[in-house]
Amino acid sequence: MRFIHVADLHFDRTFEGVPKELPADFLKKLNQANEKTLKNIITSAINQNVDFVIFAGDTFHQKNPSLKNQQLLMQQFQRLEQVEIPVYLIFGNHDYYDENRYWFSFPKNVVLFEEEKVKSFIATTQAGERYAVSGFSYRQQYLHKSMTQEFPMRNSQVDYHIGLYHGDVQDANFAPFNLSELKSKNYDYWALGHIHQPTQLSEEIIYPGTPQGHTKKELDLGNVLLVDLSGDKVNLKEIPVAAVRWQKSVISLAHCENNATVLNYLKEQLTPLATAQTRLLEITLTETQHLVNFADMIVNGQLQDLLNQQWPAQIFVHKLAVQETKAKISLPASDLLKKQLLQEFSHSEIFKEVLADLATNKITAALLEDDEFCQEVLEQVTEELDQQFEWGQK
Ligand SMILES: [Mn+2]
Repeated sequence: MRFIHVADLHFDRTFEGVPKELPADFLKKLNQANEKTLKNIITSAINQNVDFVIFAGDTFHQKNPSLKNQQLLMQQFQRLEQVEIPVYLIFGNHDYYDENRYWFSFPKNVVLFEEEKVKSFIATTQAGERYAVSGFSYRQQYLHKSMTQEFPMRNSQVDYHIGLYHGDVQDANFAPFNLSELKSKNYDYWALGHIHQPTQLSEEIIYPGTPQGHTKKELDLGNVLLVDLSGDKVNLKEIPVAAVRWQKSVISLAHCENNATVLNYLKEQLTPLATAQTRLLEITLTETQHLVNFADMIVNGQLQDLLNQQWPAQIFVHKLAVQETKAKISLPASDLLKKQLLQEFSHSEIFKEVLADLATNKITAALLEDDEFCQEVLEQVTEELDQQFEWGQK
């Protein structure tokens, strides 16, 4: 039996952290990227002749997807309907389900899990294998309980039993679960969603990762999983589908004698990246100390602008930085202490207390309620702490 496991498509999410003003060619590519990624997924499913496709939650980024995006999704599901490939779809914490938000009917091949309780469907593949799919959806942004106990034990009447679960082992807000609880159900495969980094919790319990990265943190992501089940064997293959990839490149300028050689050298180094694949690139330049007034052209953005003007439309440099080779300050404090402190600030009460000044302004006050903002601040702090200080081992 063969299927494609998709999760966290965030189909209607815009690309974050790119400048407002982009070259027209690149902007066009970016605006079409989500649609192209979805089309790539559907085309892969058809080409691979899969028995069905799973969407394990957060297919949409917003709880109220625009009419245009709803229509685009339905059109792509219809392509699968034409070739009789079923879709099993659960809703996650971002696109938690409310039927009144949908202005289009899902095509008949799409099996929706509409309730915040576990339901099971049984079907047969073209080759005559019987399978069961069990899962649940979010009906609100948070789901504070584990859903594992609601899942039935593996159905003994079918050849394969698959669980769909959008949740997080560690986060009490998102249907927290224990790995051992999932394992105890004896399913052949658990199609997880929620974590955007591809993560394999065990041989058959897997987050495929987001098929399209939308922020610089979602570096080099962009695959779906092609899953083959045969007896008790699980065979996995990543299929690249992202229309745009975020990438990082570190380039040493040690071999550039002077500023006049820099541009050509950079182009040479970046040439291998000029393929058909569209990229959002962060470049860090190292060993630049011998180049006179070099950092100025980075700080004022002139070098970045020049690269983006001269570079083919499939690449956009969204960040260009020089890494200073300043020695880190050694701290007697342990790495564990740092982690504990950061852990403390990740509690929203403490976080809000520290940034209480923001609450006095209407616009900035909204930021304090935005989980993603809080998370981003903490991640930046972590990065700074690691870059500037050498933490003790104990
Ligand atoms: Mn999620």
